[in-house]
Amino acid sequence: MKKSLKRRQQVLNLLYKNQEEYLSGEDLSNKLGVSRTSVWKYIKYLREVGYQIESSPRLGYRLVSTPKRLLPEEIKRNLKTEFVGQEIFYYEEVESTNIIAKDKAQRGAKEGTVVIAKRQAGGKGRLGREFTSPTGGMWLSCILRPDLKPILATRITYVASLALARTINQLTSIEAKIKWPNDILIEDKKVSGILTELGAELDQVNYLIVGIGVNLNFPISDLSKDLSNKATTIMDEVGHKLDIIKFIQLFLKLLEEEYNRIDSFKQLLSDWKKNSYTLGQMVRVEGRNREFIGKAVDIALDGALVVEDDNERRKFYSGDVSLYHQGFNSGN
Ligand code: BT5
Repeated sequence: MKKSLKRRQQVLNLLYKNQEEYLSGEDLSNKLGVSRTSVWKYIKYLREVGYQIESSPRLGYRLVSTPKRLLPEEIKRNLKTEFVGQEIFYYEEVESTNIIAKDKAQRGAKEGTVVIAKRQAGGKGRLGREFTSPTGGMWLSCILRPDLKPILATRITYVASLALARTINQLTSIEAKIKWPNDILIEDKKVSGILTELGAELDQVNYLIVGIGVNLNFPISDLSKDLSNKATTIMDEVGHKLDIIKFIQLFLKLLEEEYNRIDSFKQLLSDWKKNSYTLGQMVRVEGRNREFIGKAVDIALDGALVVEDDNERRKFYSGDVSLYHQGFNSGN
């Protein structure tokens, strides 16, 4: 982290800790080992980005209120990770956080770097599909650089989906389930999608961009009519808004936790299976140029979904899955 960024964070942390009283410029400068002019510059910056800080010539500074925006400073305060989210880029509006993250990854951004936007004008789903991303959602991409063969890169989708299901399950009383390969559902409705993009040499992953979109703090009516039948939002399900900063902080922590055990994939998978929506169900899988109906029986160690009918077992590495009931094909 750049020194000035770190200092800004330290000033903010001290102001938070002493919210009941004033902190003198001298105290701040002594505690941080910087001049009073620098302290004043950090305060000025914090005010510019929306922190309301009272100042009194005799008493010093006091934090009165914090901005409502998703500032990196707010997320990093109390973020309990080693590297995921230690560098955060925040934008009011972008086309797609995955595009920005990819550009940063190609320019050598560190592992764990996170890109967040308040809204996306052209959020991306798989296969060129669109992902609607209005204000109130969590639209986030993380750069990872695992020591993996490209063929094993799909493991990241398991890492991210498990981290996200755990986040929702810890912070709310609703039950989030993972629909293979990349959706999170509440009941039968999609509340989140994950898009993993790969930058690789033939035999080594160079970077992975894992992009996660969560319908968090907005009503389903903010999405198109077409989507409102098969999607939902966490706000609608729990009946109120969640603290998005806490949501992101917990998600980044769990993402790092799951990522750290990517080499013990068997164990990770066993936890993933406990949260699975797909396993044990009759499904229709639409893969590249083929369709198959059968029972989803397992996830293989190579990350494939295993589906079986009366005649055979087939493995799928990508595709769209929907529940299949004779004569009826559900939207999800
Ligand atoms: C996905 O694709 O679900 C992956 C979505 C990844 C979005 C994140 S947001 C941060 C990062 N930056 C990006 O640009 N993307 C990532 P897929 O499985 O192909 O599903 C796409 C389909 O989901 C669409 O065709 C719609 O049917 C549906 N959909 C679109 N927007 C939705 C929403 N907000 N909630 C639920 N479903 C949605």
